[in-house]
Amino acid sequence: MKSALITGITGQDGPYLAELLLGMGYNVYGVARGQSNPRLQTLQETHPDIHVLSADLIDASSLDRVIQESAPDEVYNLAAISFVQYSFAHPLLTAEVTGLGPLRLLEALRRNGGSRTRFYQASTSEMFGNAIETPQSERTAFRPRSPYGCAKVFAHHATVNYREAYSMFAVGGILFNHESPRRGIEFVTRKISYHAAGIKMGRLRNVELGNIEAQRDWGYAGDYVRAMHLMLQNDQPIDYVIGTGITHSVRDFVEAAFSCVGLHWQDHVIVRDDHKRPAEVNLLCADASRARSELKWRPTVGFEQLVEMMVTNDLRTWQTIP
Ligand code: G4F
Repeated sequence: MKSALITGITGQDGPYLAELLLGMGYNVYGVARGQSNPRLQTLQETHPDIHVLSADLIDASSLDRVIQESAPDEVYNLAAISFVQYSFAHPLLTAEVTGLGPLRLLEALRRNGGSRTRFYQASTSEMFGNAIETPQSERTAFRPRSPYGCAKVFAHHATVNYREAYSMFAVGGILFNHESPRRGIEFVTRKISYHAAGIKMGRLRNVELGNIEAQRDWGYAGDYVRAMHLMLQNDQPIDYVIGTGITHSVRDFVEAAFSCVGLHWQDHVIVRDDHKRPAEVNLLCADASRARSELKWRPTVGFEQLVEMMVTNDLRTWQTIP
């Protein structure tokens, strides 16, 4: 039986990936940080099959421990400070966790005889930043626009470097935005679906947003974890861009979400300049043709279906809130 170690198990992608791997017969270890994480308690109730281990990407000795304990065939590094806005307020912490953290994990693998372990780094379209071309592929230069993007570029290059220097099977999956009902409320898609549902149910009146002209290539997280797994089953360690190739603005998302609940978004959305970022990534759109042809990966959920899935879920969420 293969075993996999997933860091960031309490995030959006961790449980989707764990479910996929458990369904394939893997022994799954999930790494969580901290002592009283409410999402961890929920995870342990809903996914008792996941062996939860405690470690922190800023604590190298804790990484040694989890690698020794799990002896993984595959490591998926999904842990990070992943909220771009937060990274502007905490640039050094972001560099420590999101940038140096993956390097500590790669070193821990080397130190603990895990150089035959296959390693997946959650790289991101944020690395393209102020992109020099559209759509963006594996050949597009990185021009990050946030402390988060800068940290991810470092981690991506470290992953490539360990592959080249130590012949490790280490890959960076350059995933474009991927969403789901499990998305954190701080990210714009879930913020919109949660508020649209709350407004429909008479529980909220408005939603305050920042730059609604920003454009993103949004896909469904459940599709994207399949790509992570496929990358580690490949014959060679190769980095892939993963996205739908279709771009929408935040305004489009707002319009679709409010129309799902039969409301006019203009009556409820307040655009605030102080919600805008110091530097913005204006347009992301994936050219995932390499993944399509070599991994045979394809997204199964389109934009409208994704919006509807999230709004429908949040209508249920509000029913559980007293
Ligand atoms: O949902 P967001 O916060 O996601 P962002 O910044 O694109 O980053 C996400 O995707 C990346 C992949 O490219 C990941 F690496 C990263 O970890 C994260 O998952 O914001 C999307 C867009 C931005 O342009 C932002 O300025 O929405 C705009 N926006 C407008 N109003 C807002 C808001 N974003 C948030 N979070 N909240 C707002 O009120």
